[in-house]
Amino acid sequence: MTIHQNLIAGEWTGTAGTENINPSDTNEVVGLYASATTQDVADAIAAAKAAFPAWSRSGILERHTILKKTGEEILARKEELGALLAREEGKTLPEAIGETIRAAQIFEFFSGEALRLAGEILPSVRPNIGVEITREPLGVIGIITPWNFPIAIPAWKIAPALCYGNTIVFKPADLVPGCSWAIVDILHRAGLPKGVMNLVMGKGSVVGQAMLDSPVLSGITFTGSVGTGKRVALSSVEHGRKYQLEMGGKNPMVVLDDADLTVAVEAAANSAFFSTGQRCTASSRLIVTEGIHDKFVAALTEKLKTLNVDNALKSGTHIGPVVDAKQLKTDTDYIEIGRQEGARLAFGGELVSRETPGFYLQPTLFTEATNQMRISREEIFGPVASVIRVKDYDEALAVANDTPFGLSSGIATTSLKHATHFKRNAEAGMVMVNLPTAGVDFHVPFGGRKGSSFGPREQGKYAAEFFTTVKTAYTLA
Ligand code: UN1
Repeated sequence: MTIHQNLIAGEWTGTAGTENINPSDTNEVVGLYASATTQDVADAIAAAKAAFPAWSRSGILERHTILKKTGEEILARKEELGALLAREEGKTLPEAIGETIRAAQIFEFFSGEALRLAGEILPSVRPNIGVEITREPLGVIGIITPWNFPIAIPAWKIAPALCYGNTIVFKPADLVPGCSWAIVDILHRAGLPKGVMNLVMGKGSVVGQAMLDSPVLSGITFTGSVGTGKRVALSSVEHGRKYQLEMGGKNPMVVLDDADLTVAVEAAANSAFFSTGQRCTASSRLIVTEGIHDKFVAALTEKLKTLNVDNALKSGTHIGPVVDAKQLKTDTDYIEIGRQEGARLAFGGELVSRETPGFYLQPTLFTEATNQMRISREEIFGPVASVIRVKDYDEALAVANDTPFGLSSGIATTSLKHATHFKRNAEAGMVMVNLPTAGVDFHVPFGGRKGSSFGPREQGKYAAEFFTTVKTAYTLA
């Protein structure tokens, strides 16, 4: 098998390999990928630093063209890259193709943004002086991405970083390097000058750590766990650099008595179980008012019976496998914790075997949970959700907000009054009315509050906030 190498200073390099295993069929090695050493990371950072002066002054047409070409190639190869994504991560093929299309759209969007780098001109408060406000690239950006969106999250960090004139050292999740390698290969062939984009695959403890320890990086954008996010923050304070964190969620989905039951069940099933519940935007707390509670639980349970857990590539699969053995153990440990805490296991909870050996877990629904239980407070990151019964809207809102996290928050209701109140009062970065908590657009800001996120928003024109630094220039006329 050929080894997919790291890209450092425009050269493919590296030998030692990580095996990328298919969670739907653990006998299948998806590919071999090089593991970077601490020295490789140092070389990558030096290359990105050397490439920065020229790239930061590159013409916007060059950036526009490279980003556009990249988006076009990703889109043209959506079936192939979608299949690679489904094989390495385990989300279903339609979900994986959808995510690949989203990555293409993100490159397309930022290819357009490169042509819209406007500033502001204001008069000074002093006569005969003009003030210009412009955005300049930040410098060398470290990008660290998680395993659950192997193509969309790299795209939504890489595309704006390049659009605004930064150079990059990129470390994808060790578990899913395939799509990241493909994006970097496409960008490289699309004509990025050497050193602008450097790929360093491998373990967080080696590659990630070497990035955190570098005084050269001007910014690190990170999506992943709360624990690693804190280490990114601490090291960034130490080195005086900008950082952007996207971490966990424990997203509530409120269902009120007046909800359209079909809408509520569809939104809850999607939020909690699609993509195997492995989304920081997934809803794992279904907060349901008394009047609809039993009907909702019955209808959701019926719905769960119709969902097939199977190989991600098989047509008719609704839920793919859990990503690996470690995550599966976390999920099953939490299922046990939920039982011991006294929640009622209303559906699922069991491992299942399929034709191909993989990490298959039934969608799992607890009822009679309280918001104080660990299963309601800690992020599980699997196909596990609990129903929390509440009296009325006011209690539902209080429970929804009673969490250390604040990424996404949903409500199912036909009441304009409650929907409006919820939009204003949900303590979350994103609010969804009669929609799943997960599954976001590519052209509008993404991010959360409290323990979920730190720093400026990602995506859309708001991405400029992190990837640029503002300059205010005064001129005597
Ligand atoms: C989505 O719900 O469409 O890691 C995107 C995550 C998020 C992305 C969610 N950063 O799950």
